[in-house]
Amino acid sequence: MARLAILEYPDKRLRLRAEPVGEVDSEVRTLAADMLETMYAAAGIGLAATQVNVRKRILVIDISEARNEPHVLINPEIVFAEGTVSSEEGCLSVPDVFDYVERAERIRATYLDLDGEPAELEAEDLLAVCVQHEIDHLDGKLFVDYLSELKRQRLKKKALKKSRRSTSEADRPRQAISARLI
Ligand code: GNR
Ligand code: NI
Repeated sequence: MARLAILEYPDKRLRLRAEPVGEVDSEVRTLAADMLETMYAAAGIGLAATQVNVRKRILVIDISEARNEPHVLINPEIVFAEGTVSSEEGCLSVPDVFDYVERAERIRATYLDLDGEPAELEAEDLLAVCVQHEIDHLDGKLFVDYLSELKRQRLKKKALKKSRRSTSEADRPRQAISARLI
């Protein structure tokens, strides 16, 4: 297993669209395991392949307190959505920014599991929000895109300042952060 470096806003690679996985092979399974390790080390509840600079439609999620309920979704698609919920979001690729985003309250997603078998996930509230947040990553979208232009400009300026301040740091894998992002 390996811990992967997480790209940070405003890195343009976060804007690339991920390609569907053709075959769920050992390379895909290794990537999923590395993504889970990376997500747990960073104390996140989800991670999309885009965030670790891989253009494949793979995401991992674990919203459990005990951190022992991993989900791996390959080629996920939302096939049903209802209701609206507004909740505070954070993102490992946009450190230190938290704000409210409106999402569907309940969803059903189809995907391939680690054996390449078709599977379905019904989710509501935090799990539903997380699936939507991660699928957005696979489409090159970030939660800050839903914020006002003013807020986005402000945090982009801050992020650029930070990356100029520590270019050498930005090239190293991010250290585990202690605070959970929820
Ligand atoms: O750790 C994370 N917490 C979170 C909280 C509310 C809504 C979405 C998320 S996902 C985020 C991890 C991450 O950046 N995944 O892409
Ligand atoms: Ni994110």
